[in-house]
Amino acid sequence: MATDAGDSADANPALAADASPAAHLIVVSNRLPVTLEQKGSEWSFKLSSGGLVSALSGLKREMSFTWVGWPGKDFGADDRDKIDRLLSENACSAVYLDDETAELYYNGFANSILWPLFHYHPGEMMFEETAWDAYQRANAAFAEALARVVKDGDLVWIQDYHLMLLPRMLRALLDASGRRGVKIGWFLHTPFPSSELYRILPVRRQILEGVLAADLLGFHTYDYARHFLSSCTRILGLATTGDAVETAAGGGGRVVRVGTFPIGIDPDKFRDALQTDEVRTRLGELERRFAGERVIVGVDRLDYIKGVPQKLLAFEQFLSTHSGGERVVLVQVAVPSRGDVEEYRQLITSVNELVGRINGRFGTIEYTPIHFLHRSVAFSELVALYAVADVCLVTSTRDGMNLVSYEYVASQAQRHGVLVLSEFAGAAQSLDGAVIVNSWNIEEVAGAVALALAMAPAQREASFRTLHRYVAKHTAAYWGTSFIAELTRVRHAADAAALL
Ligand code: ADQ
Repeated sequence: MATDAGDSADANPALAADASPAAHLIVVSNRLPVTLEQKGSEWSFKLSSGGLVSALSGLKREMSFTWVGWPGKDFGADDRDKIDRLLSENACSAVYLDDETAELYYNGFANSILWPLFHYHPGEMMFEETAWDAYQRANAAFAEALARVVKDGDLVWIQDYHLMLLPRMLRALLDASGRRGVKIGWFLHTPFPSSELYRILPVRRQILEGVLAADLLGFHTYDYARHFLSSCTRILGLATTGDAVETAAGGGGRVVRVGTFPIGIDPDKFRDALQTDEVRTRLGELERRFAGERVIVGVDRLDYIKGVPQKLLAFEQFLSTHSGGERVVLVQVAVPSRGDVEEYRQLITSVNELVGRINGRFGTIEYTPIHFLHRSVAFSELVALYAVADVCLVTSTRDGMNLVSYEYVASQAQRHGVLVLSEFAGAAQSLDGAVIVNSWNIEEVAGAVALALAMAPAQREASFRTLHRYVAKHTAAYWGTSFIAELTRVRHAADAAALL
């Protein structure tokens, strides 16, 4: 499925600028958005969940693209042909990695080094040379796979912290084979930390130099972009302006543009789901189940950055000092995540203990304060849960954006529930109308929950309207088309030397 970035120009003014009608878009992410399953000799796949998948699936409704990524495991040569055919029918293309490289690159480097560092958890960071070697090998495998399919004039949009060496490796292969006019974009879905923290990374130079071979670098918030720019200055000694880096110290280098592109969701998907019989029936059941109780909802991947223990402690504090005799329940959906990394296993244990302690302390035969679902739930169930809740509580200790907050707003047209949102989620910088909290301050969060539950209907409605206006406009498609329009617009880095 070839992509014509110009296709969506009518639908979204962000693209109306000067998108080249011939440009073919290739989106690259660590994982393809699918889980492949074998039944007999036949292969099928189902769509996986997660913030990046949700956002890019929203973008896919607006513009077509080829999606390149790792299919989740190494398949034998016999299966690869079938899988490749199945994927290509769905505009996807696989980069195969041997299982050992994949494990070390993904869990060993991306999730055990870059992820904790970028989320201000340097204590969890375990730097190992073997993992770094695997990260380089995996990025090189992506570069080789892409170099086989990228054509003159294509747009290549690389996603996230797994692929920070890829812009440089791909650029080298394209240059060596004489490919012209290929523009490379890179977007980071996590925070970029303060340079004071980033400089801890043993391979800090290589990682920065890796992404600086792109033409456009995107971040969710202005703060993350600013941290990136100051890391380029402090670590590489490069000149920067508010929105660009010159890649050679002392002038004469290429100019790489740096921009802020806050991601969003596909709100229509939630609005439409709320009209279906399935969701309405389920919503009715939940309303009856929770009659006489107020409902707080939490939906998180069970990751230490999501601040689930902080949320449970704040709820405990709320129950002991703020509930005012009202029956309040917390429905916490915690999607299992990265269970093969030690820190995540410890997190599950401590969350289970907290849930048990709080339910033991405040529960009665008739009342269970915390409903803890340690699993993924179907989309219809998720929407019904969002819709039934009086409050959504997001207590991330760091979070690139946090799409759950957007999804809650998109599901609240009837109830006008209140969003209590950590100031450490990127979303806090966009979502005016939320009650913003310091998620580390247990008493403050408990107080904010009480405030949210007691908020007068007129104030709830006014806050909801402000939130909803933003969520309805800044969609996933808007994010994607804005980035692609900008990538189309920036001068090719090689032609843009000495602009600073
Ligand atoms: P995530 O860390 O995955 O994303 P988030 O942005 O909240 O976090 O997105 C989670 C997504 O998973 C949501 O779309 C949610 O609906 C979905 N989801 C959660 N639980 C589910 C369940 N039980 N069943 C089905 N779907 C479920 C990363 C960054 C974020 C950033 C996004 C996008 O960590 O900060 O916002 O990428 O850039």
